[in-house]
Amino acid sequence: MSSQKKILVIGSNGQIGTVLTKKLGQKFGFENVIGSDLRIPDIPTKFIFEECSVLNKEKLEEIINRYNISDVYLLAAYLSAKGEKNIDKAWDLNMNGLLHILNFAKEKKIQKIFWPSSIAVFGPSTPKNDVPQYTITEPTTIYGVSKLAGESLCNYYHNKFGVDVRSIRYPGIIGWESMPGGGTTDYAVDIFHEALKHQEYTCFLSRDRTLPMMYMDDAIQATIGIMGAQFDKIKIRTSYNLSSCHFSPNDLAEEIKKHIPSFKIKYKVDERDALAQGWPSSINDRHARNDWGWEPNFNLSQIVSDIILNLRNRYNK
Ligand code: AKB
Repeated sequence: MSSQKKILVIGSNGQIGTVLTKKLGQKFGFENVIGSDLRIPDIPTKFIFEECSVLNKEKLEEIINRYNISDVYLLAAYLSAKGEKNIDKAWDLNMNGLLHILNFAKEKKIQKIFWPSSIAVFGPSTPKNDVPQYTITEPTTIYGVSKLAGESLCNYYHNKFGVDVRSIRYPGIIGWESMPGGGTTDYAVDIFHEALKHQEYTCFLSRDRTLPMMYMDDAIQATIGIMGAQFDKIKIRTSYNLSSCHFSPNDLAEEIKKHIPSFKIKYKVDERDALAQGWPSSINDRHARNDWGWEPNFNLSQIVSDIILNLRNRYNK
């Protein structure tokens, strides 16, 4: 195998995949980044694109062999809200997709895997604030159940077969470059577009539903950071807690009003609020900080300023 990294991002059209492929291309060269997704991207990509489902093991193997893939970022997943409406499909995609990639690593077809877990592994019996790395995990969504099982599967493949799989528990991720789909924290992206277009947003979570959240730039920095860390620095092979800030819809709306004074938020709570109710408000991530040097850069006011600046530029074009 050549020493040049060849990277496959599975789910390259998704909320995180869209931004991650760009950053990986800038860092390692677009000719070394292959994106794959079920859908062909709407606009031509700088990276190489392959249409493929993570459930299509034969095609995946063919792509891995053809490009001599070393690192895989497996982002394809059914998120919390969509998963509740498609339990079998969510389990199938979230678990069998991971199993395929872990088996490729076990068979030495690839060297390193990034697979994200989520704060959805926690549930109502988990402490609400400053949740430690090792705590009660009794999830209440099929997404959370699959992420928790996936964490154990990663740990098992690492211990039994030496597979170099690395994972972080993403909080809600917000940014301006891409749209989320099927999550409970999606409101925190939608709100910016509605604030700029209509100065009004109707929120499906309740006013004070505080959740752990993170800016896309920090999430990407963590993702590339954990993959770049030395092998022996990664001491947790289930998944690392990761934190930057936490806020409620009301906190976010107040911050947006500093930039758009006429902005108004209304509440029409739906079933997604009950999913969020089971999740923690804040996370303790000292293991990620100590083991591989994680440190976030953006707080709530910096996130809001940056998103509004970038979206204003986009909408004014
Ligand atoms: C979701 O809302 O389902 C995701 C998550 C917290 O993992 N954003």
